[in-house]
Amino acid sequence: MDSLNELIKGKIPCEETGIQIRHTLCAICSPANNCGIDAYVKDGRLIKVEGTQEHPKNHGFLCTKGQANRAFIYRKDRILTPLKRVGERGEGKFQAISWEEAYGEIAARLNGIKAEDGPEAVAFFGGYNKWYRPWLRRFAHSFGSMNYGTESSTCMTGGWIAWKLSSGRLSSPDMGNCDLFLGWAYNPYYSRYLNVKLAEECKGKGTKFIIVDPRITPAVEKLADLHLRPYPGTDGALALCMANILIQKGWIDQEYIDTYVHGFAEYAEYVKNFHGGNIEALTGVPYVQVEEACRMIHESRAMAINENSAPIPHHKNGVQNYRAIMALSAITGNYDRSGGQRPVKHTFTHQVSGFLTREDDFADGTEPKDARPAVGAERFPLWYHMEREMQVVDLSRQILEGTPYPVKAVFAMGMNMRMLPDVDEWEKALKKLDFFVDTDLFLTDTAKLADIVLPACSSFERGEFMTYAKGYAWYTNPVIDRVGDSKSDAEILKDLAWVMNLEDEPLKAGYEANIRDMVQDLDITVEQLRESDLPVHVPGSGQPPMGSYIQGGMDTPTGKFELYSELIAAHPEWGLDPLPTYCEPLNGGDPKEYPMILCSGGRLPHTLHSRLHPIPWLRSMRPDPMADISLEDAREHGLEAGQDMELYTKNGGIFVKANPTSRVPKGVVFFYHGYPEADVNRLLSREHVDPYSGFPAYNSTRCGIRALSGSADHRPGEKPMEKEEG
Ligand SMILES: Nc1nc2c(c(=O)[nH]1)N[C@H]1C(S)=C(S)[C@@H](COP(=O)(O)OP(=O)(O)OC[C@H]3O[C@@H](n4cnc5c(=O)[nH]c(N)nc54)[C@H](O)[C@@H]3O)O[C@H]1N2
Ligand SMILES: Nc1nc2c(c(=O)[nH]1)N[C@H]1C(S)=C(S)[C@@H](COP(=O)(O)OP(=O)(O)OC[C@H]3O[C@@H](n4cnc5c(=O)[nH]c(N)nc54)[C@H](O)[C@@H]3O)O[C@H]1N2
Ligand SMILES: [Mo]
Repeated sequence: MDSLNELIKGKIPCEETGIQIRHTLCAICSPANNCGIDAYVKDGRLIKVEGTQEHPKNHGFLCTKGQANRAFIYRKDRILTPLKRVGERGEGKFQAISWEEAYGEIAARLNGIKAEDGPEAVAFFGGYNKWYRPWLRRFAHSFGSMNYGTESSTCMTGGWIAWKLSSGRLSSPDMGNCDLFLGWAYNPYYSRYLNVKLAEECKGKGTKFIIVDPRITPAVEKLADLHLRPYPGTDGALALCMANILIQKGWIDQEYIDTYVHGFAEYAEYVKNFHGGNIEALTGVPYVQVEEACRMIHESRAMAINENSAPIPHHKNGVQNYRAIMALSAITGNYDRSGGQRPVKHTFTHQVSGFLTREDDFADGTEPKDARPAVGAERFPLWYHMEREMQVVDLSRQILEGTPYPVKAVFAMGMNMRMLPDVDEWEKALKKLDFFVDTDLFLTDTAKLADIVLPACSSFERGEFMTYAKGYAWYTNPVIDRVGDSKSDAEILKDLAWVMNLEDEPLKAGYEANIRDMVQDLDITVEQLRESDLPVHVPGSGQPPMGSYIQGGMDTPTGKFELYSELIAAHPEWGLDPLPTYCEPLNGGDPKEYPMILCSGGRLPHTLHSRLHPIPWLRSMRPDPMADISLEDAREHGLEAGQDMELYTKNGGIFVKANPTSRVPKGVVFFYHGYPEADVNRLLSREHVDPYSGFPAYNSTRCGIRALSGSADHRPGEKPMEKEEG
């Protein structure tokens, strides 16, 4: 008996203990990083996790976030049953109801609003977990609404718009074959730890690294041969200046440009505006360092550039800056060349897998013909032209103002209003809705505003299809008992399609049948996938040979890499520039009152947006909401480490702790998002956005800081500054 207890205590998997190891995936972070997990399970409960050795993505590694899966899945605020609001919105008073009752109410209310105000009066929102997106998009369309939108209104898509304008296709760096890596806004140590191994291998075999980042990060310390430190959002000016130098010195690939590039003459003329006389004033980077970077580019055989989803797009000039950076790949002949930028196609949940599923056919199969354009289509016409979905950043405004038409209900899956700019306005907007449904694992502040809350299950409790780079596909099985009465999002959408009687047989057929349709072109079946409890290699997968895309003609109006976008030129009514022109990033507000720059991007290694803040042992690594400020700024404001301070913008203020550090430049405040008690997105404006993409300028807003006395009425989060009118 004693020895059995020892075995159980040691979590030893064997017959006596009844502990089994089952394989599943971690879905805490983005699908590209859904690592394989060895789940130790006893009596249907998860008791321990480890990284799966045999998994082609993580090969046994698991980060701090993945290690926290048990604490995440059994978080105390897990929702156990469907809930119906009985108190005021936001009060958090709910009564448990049955699934049947919840579905009945949702169907009646959504159909009622559709009958009265039209289907577009209902918006469908999906949060960061991407796995149910094709189903939610199709559901919205089958309901008759173009108002489907996701967290990708603030993530990744800005960069993709830049790529689609330039070359008609997305791209990724061929890091393994380059001898110069231009790590523009690159710190995989925090945001993409699985990329670190390759980066360090490259470093070991002599690849040179330029890191472009305002901060001193682990990537700077471990990899950089040259570190350029522009102020946030000034990257476009820096890239254009580099182009000017490269062109003037003749360090470009003229033959490549003549054959594959469109608009070079206009671009070459424009970049002359960025030079030794102004670049340090514009960006903070000394001209000699820009010259040094250009020399390294000239001396390299092949240069690959980092692609990033957040730091470059999160500015009001994000798409243009992205285009300016990637133009360097074209003028040096590195686009679609070995060791440069590889054009790629994405498949299921946006992965570069080397095979194509029919995901898009499914997601877009029922797009309504004469529906009204989605929310944001007027303000962000390029976004709508390319994405054909709502730009979520404009949704709170449209709910509150009712223009161009009213939105009365939101059906959300995993919505977190705290991730979007101007959270106070979001709260008002969600409170104003006639009907609001949210599904989530946890009773979040956003869920507390809903009329009906549905309990979603985690990746350990459901089975799902997943694709990975290098030709892998996987169909997982549930590995633990479901927590409470939760269901998977895909099941919820299928059930609702029946209850609401949508005329969409495939949607009613359900997840597995839909996956069967999506993989029909592949040399593999759902049965084969389900037989394996690890990812399976899909026969025949792989990338087309380098050079084939440029030679075959690109998917742009001219068939070339467009430095001058003919799509934008053909739409003067959009008011956008065909060239990757630069504008300074900061928003209004008197610089005397708001003398500093707030950069609320960047990642912490042990958190993922809001999801892990409530987990004590992860929170313990950085317990307080802390603003990173330079030592000089700390001195000037009389701030010591850990002292209470106010961080404020034109929109309001939050109380945080000072974290003086030599890692950040003077004049810039870095602050991480997702803390409910000090929510930085309350300080940001939904008007301060990129007109090309609609992306919020999370990373460049004028701000100020002041020390607080530290007395009891000045605790973080308690007494924020009153919001200014107008
Ligand atoms: N200031 C600032 N704001 C930012 C950013 C920034 O850098 N700075 N980054 C932006 C970026 S890049 C992104 S991607 C967004 C992230 O924005 P969100 O996607 O909104 O991020 P989360 O806080 O993780 O919220 C997702 C919610 O989904 C729930 N959830 C998780 N898994 C599931 C599931 O399977 N089903 C359901 N129904 N719910 C689930 C979680 O519990 C959580 O409540 O934030 C953006 N906001
Ligand atoms: N641990 C952890 N990992 C994550 C996430 C998380 O929340 N936590 N979120 C995931 C998500 S949704 C996303 S979108 C990605 C984001 O990941 P990436 O797109 O790779 O970007 P980050 O790692 O956020 O930022 C990289 C660097 O950019 C710098 N930077 C910020 N602003 C600027 C700027 O204007 N110019 C330049 N040149 N550099 C700048 C920051 O200082 C930071 O060191 O991370 C993903 N991975
Ligand atoms: Mo993101």
